Amino acid sequence: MNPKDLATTAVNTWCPGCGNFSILNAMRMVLAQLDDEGYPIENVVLVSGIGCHAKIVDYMNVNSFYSIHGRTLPVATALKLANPDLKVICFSGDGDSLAEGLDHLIFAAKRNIDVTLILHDNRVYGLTTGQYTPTSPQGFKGKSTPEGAVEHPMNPLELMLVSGASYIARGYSHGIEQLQKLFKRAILHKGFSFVDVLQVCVSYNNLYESYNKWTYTVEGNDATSFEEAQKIIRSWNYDSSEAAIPLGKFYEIDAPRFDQAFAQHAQHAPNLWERDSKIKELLENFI
Ligand SMILES: Cc1ncc(C[n+]2csc(CCOP(=O)(O)OP(=O)(O)O)c2C)c(N)n1
Ligand code: SF4
Repeated sequence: MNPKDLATTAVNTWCPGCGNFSILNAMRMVLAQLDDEGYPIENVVLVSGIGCHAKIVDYMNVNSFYSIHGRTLPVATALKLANPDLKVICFSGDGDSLAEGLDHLIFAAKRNIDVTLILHDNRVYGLTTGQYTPTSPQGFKGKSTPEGAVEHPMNPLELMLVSGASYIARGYSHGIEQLQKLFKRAILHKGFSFVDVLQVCVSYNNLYESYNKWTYTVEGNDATSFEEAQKIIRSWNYDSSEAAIPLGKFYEIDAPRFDQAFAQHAQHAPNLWERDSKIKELLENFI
């Protein structure tokens, strides 16, 4: 399949230079490749949140579900449980998944459900024009914090590690080849896979210069080691200090999954007709 076959006729409204373009192009390439390798595109479903990132599903000719702010994961969970053959990929923003939808993110990791979440982490609310988010650095000046944000940023990768995610990686929108590798591995991984993409928002938080200077790719790390992953992840805490920012795959383990356990459980669940007639009987008695 040619990645161009996954384009749509929707007019792209992202700002010129936005890091979302790299995520879009990398994902189109990966999905086209996977289709050639036996993972048919009709078995892929994309789920988006709300924000600039969410428009990505308008620009990909793939089955998709435009959800609501912070709610990609409940939709993705339902899709995966209803049809375990699907590859379900969420596109979410840092505001979307780390603020409003944080509880869903933690539980998806805890359950280790076989779903992928790509975080367009521009460290700002882009669509609503520049408010601070949980990953904005302390001192960030935006529409809601003209004097600078008072809070310290959170490290979403550390949160994912302790919550139970079984694949954790970080990419940068300036490195499309690395994004392709990380996305492909995340989609093929069996379990909850989380890819944090340092996606530059040129309009409200342009960090290109800083990322170009400070990012590097980790090599030779043992991705099966919790302690090693934690050390790498903690080496940069999303603050504005001059510290090296690691990119790459930090963690990947094989762990029991919610979707597996659910399928086994569902086999023993009472027959749906039986359950419906019992509910009907109860309701009739009640009325
Ligand atoms: C329930 C709900 N709360 C708030 C909003 C307003 N809203 C729309 S987009 C957005 C910000 C999105 O920021 P982020 O998730 O970081 O994505 P980005 O636009 O940066 O890609 C907000 C707060 C909304 N649409 N729905
Ligand atoms: S506001 Fe920022 S995130 Fe949104 S399209 Fe423009 S550059 Fe991209």
